[in-house]
Amino acid sequence: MEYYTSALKNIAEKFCIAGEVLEIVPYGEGHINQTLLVTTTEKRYIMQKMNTKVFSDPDGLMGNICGVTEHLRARGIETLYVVPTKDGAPFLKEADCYRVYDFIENTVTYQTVTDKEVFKNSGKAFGEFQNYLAEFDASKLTETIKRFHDTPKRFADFKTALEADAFDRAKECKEEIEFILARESTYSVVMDGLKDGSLPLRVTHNDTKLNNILMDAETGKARAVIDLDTIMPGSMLFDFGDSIRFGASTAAEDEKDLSKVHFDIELFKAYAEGYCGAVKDSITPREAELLPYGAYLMTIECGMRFLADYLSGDTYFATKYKGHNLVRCRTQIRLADEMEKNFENMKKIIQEILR
Ligand code: ADP
Ligand code: GN1
Ligand code: MG
Repeated sequence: MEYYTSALKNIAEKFCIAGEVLEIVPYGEGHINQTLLVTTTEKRYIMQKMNTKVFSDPDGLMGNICGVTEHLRARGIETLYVVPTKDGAPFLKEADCYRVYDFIENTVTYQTVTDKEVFKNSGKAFGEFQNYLAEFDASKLTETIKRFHDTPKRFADFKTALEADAFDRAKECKEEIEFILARESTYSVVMDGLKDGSLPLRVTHNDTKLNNILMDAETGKARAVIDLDTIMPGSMLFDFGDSIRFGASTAAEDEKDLSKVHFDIELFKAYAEGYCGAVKDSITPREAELLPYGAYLMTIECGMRFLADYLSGDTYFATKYKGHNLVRCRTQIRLADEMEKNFENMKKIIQEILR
């Protein structure tokens, strides 16, 4: 496939890339930025059109990424390498904003878990990433999206979208709406804990789904945590929870056939073993107690975000067809529902791992 416009080639050539551009094609399954694979006569790069509607402060955001990647590299950790523009800037700021990373070769990203060990390895890597961020000076970070995992705020946004029902779509998703409305009283636990100090505020990744980590194609071990756009102060429960929401499912996030979508307790256990093994020296008893709840909360929060976007005409997440966000919402609700039924098992697993 050759997807190549001279406009994109001109953009790529404004960066310090080696060789002549041969091909530029869309790449990956991210929902936010427009990701392109650039192949030159010398090597490969990832070029992204940054989503400045979602991230309104691209300077602050790239400052975070440069700071965090330098911090990691200084400790010998493999991480994204930001290719500067020929003017020496970390990104190109014109009508649109673009950035370029070295393509990290011999790695794969997964959209579903195909191997329990690989998922466990990703848990270990996200846990270790949490440890490296603990040494990073949080005052140097810009908050790239305010109140990103403030679930009560997400719920309020959902209700606003529902009341407006601007595309007359609420009638197609009555059950999903009911599910989300009925659980309002459960949404504030983590935010309350952060406010009253019973949960520590940490520097977190905040978007720890499995396709935001590059796994070694041969060994199945983690190579690099990527998608660093949302590194901000937050709770460890967000990072643990978001990985479980995406990875401890028997199907893809956008599986249409709900009979294939189940919360897999064995995958939960595998990830928890990897993650808890890495953070065992820093996790507090209250965080440990809330890990199952964190998984549940991130799942239902993501479900309400997908549904709010569907009701608002699909302006936030990239979609491939009408109803894509509704399909995604349905998988999240299925998972949250099954997690509710598995809560005691989840708690027991965490207690055993951290004993
Ligand atoms: P989004 O914010 O839209 O999710 P990501 O930064 O996560 O965008 O990138 C989308 C996908 O592109 C990733 O899931 C991964 O498959 C791939 N990718 C991104 N950066 C790199 C890189 N430096 N090397 C290899 N693959 C990458
Ligand atoms: C988005 O950027 P990406 O595709 O890795 C979103 C996450 C959601 C996720 C759902 C900045 O992640 O919060 O959990 O989609 N990122 C942003 O798949 O909103
Ligand atoms: Mg991503």
